[in-house]
Parts: sequence; C-alpha cells; structure tokens
Amino acid sequence: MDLTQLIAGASGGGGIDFPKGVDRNEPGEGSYLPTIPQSGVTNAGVSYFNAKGNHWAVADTNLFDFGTSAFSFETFVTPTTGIGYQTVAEKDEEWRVSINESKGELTLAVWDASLASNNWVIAQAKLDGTNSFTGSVDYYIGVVATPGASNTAVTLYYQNLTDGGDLLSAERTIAGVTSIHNTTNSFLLNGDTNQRAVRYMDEVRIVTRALGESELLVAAAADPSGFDAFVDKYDLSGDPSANADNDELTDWGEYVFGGNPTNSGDIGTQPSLVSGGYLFSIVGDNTLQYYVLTNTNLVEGGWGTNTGPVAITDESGELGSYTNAVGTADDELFIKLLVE
Ligand SMILES: [Ca+2]
Ligand SMILES: [Ca+2]
Ligand SMILES: [Ca+2]
Repeated sequence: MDLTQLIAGASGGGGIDFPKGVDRNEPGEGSYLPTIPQSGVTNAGVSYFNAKGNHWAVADTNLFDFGTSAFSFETFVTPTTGIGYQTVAEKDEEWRVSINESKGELTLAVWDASLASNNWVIAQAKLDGTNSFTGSVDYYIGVVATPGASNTAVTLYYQNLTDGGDLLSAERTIAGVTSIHNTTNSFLLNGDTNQRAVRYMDEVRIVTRALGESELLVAAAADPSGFDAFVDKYDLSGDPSANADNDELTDWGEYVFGGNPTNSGDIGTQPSLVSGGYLFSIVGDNTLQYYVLTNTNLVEGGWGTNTGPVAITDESGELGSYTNAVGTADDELFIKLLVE
C-alpha cells in the first residue's frame, strides 16, 4: 500500500493542527530515522508531530480491509519524553500500534467484535526491558499479524537506532481473533490528543501480507558488510584498486589479507611457503573465493590453476588460515593467490 500517495491527499483530520514535514535533525532526535526506505527513494524530511495531537488521517479504502489476510505495519519513530502511552498508528475498532515510553511496551491491539466490552485485545512485549522506549531516542518498530483458524499470531519487531542496537523480536498470540475487524474509520498516524503523541515519525509502510525478517525496512538500512564496511571503517574511496597508504597492497588486498589500508607498515598476513605447503590467510567473508595459481617459468610459461575456485565459508570477518600443497618437485615454482 503506497501511503505516500494516500497521505499526499490526506487532511489533518480532527487533530489540533496539521502535522509538519520538517528537515531531519543533524544530529539529535530524529536524525537516525532513515532517509532511504525500501523503495530506494531518498527523502530529506520526517513527519514532525511535536508531541501534539497532530496526525495524518487517511480515509478508509478497501486496501485497509485485511479480513483473514496477514498484514505488516512498520515505521521509524521518536517517542515523546514523559507522557508514557503513545499511539503510533490507529484504525479505530480495527487495529492500533502503540508504545509506552515509561513501561517500555510495544503493543499491537486488535478489535475483537465478539466481545461485549473491552474489545481491544493485545499482543505486547518489552523488547529491551522497561526502558525500551526513551523519549527523543529513535527507534524502528514493526508488527506482523497473521490471523489463523483459532487465533492471530503476532511478531513484534524493535530496534534502537540511536544506540545501534540489534533488531529484536518477540512472538505473541492473540486468542480468539481470526480476522481483522473491518470498519469505515479513517487510518490515523500518531495519537489524536497531545497526551498520546510521538515526536517524529518516518517511513511508514503497511503491507497486506506477513513480511519476513529479511524484508523489513531495517533490513534495507542494515549496516554495510564485507569490503563496503572496510571502506567505511577506514574512510577509503571504495575503489578496490586504490592504494590509500601507497604501500605494496591495494585497498582490496589490505581487506583480503587483514592489513591496515591507512598504515603503510601494515600489509596484514602475507602468504608463506613451508616445505611444499603454501600457507595463506584470507578474511572471513563468504562472498569470496580463492584460486592458487602456479607457474614454473615466468618468462615462457603460463599460469595454471593449482586449485580453485574454493569458496570461503567463514563469515566471521576474522582472518582464516588456509593451506594448499604445491609440492617440492619443481626446481622453481611461482605461486600466485587470486581472491575475488
Ligand atoms: Ca474498511
Ligand atoms: Ca595499501
Ligand atoms: Ca597498509
């Protein structure tokens, strides 16, 4: 469901004031709300609710009629300090996502029409204890609700973006609810009174199916890995053939052999030959493979593959040791290690 389109045509509903789209803070609260949602479209702004009951209101459409279908809701949010319970998103008498800044709870409530009263029934977790939601800290939250034959299964997702925490999740069950109640009520983002309002929100996504963990918005915004992480760590150009410290190894070589690309005195662990065994170390990155190439005569001969490609299965990021028997039969043998 493209909420961007829906919100573009939305009114401020019955709130105190229209919410505002503002530039992302740099740094401070709201600064960790990502600029690139899974659609790949960058944006500089966030929704600023300013702890007031301003909200985006989207009129009901059949896109919201989930029925017995699973659905997923995700957003990035900055809670308000000192007001406890805060509504993140709500479709009255259907479903509601809320956080509690004082108790640390993330809650999906769904409406159980079969009950005579107290119809909101909940799935709730304190993903990181009672301090899960601190005012002015940026968080990712997600809920995945899957109605079944006798209950609704719910997965709650949570990540503290400001402090760089892991993505955490909890499984819950809402007994007795086998479909999502359908009304014509509007969909609201943010609470409609200033006692229930968040500070910032961005990148809201609703999908009419159960998203897997690898499909979540935070999966797209995950930290770079492998050579990309090495480039970030040492502030390199990103060109594998560059040589930032002008030693004998390219930046790529420094990555592969565990060197320091900004210290010409450190070229990592270089291959060595011990009684017919070619010993070498390669960084634990399972996207890599290596070949050991040999040549008996650098002037006339060609390089042959002694072994390879051999996939690296280690994914630790630490150097791993490998060995390849090249033998001692030749009077002269040139050995080359190719890693790609
Ligand atoms: Ca409806
Ligand atoms: Ca270098
Ligand atoms: Ca170096």
